[in-house]
Amino acid sequence: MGRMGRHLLGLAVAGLTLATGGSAFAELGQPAPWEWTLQQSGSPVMDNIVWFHNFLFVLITVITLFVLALLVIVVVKFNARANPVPSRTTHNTLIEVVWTLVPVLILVGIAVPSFRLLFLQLDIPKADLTVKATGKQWYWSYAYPDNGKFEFDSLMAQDKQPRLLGVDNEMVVPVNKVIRVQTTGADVIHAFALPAFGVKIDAIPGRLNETWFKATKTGMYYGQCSELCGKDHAFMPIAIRVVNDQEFASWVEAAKKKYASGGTSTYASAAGPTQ
Ligand SMILES: [Cu+2]
Repeated sequence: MGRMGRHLLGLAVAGLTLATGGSAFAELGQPAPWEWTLQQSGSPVMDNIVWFHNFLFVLITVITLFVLALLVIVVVKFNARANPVPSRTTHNTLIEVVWTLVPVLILVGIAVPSFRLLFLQLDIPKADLTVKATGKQWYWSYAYPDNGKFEFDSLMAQDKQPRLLGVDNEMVVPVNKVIRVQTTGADVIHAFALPAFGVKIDAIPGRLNETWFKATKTGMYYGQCSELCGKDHAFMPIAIRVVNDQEFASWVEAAKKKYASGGTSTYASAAGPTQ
């Protein structure tokens, strides 16, 4: 085998390793090496986002090819050599109506599913559970007001996989339940983003933002702070563990004890002097 052949074989092996390694990594709810598509969806909102993305992709591809075809026709058919005496046409009512109406119809066709998606994201359904996520420099705190009012910090863990996404204490939620997420910032603006659930919302000091998700499969899901918030912005991941109802109930019991003395900042002011 020549040098070239060895190189090609090496490349093929590397490609295969990447492909298989990539698929092994392509777990639900986290980025994969060499990823060029959206992350696998884990919620109804993300299903809708994926559909809308694919719909627009087909639409813009067709439009681009159509415009390219028109340009090629013009270049070939109407260049000075092929068409020495140009037409003096300035108006054509039919064509003008068509090129006004067709784009309008296309835009309406985009606007309808776009607004449907927007309302799906912003009309928060009746929540089964509320979790408050507070962005801090540079970690997240999660409070569970419905489950015994405990709160805990979630910091990136150096020794955990996936690298830069693993945390010490994950946010835990039950599967197939509507989770209302309230976000705020304790110091500067952060953003709570979880691609697999189609969630991205700012966490702003002095303000309470709301969003929701319903995880349809159990497992680990990862996201990151998505508003540049200081030097460790890249090191405050969001890790959500989706479990069944039983596991969630027992986690709540354990968490209540574990975080009993934890952060009181969220509840101190709400409870007031009666606490
Ligand atoms: Cu940040």
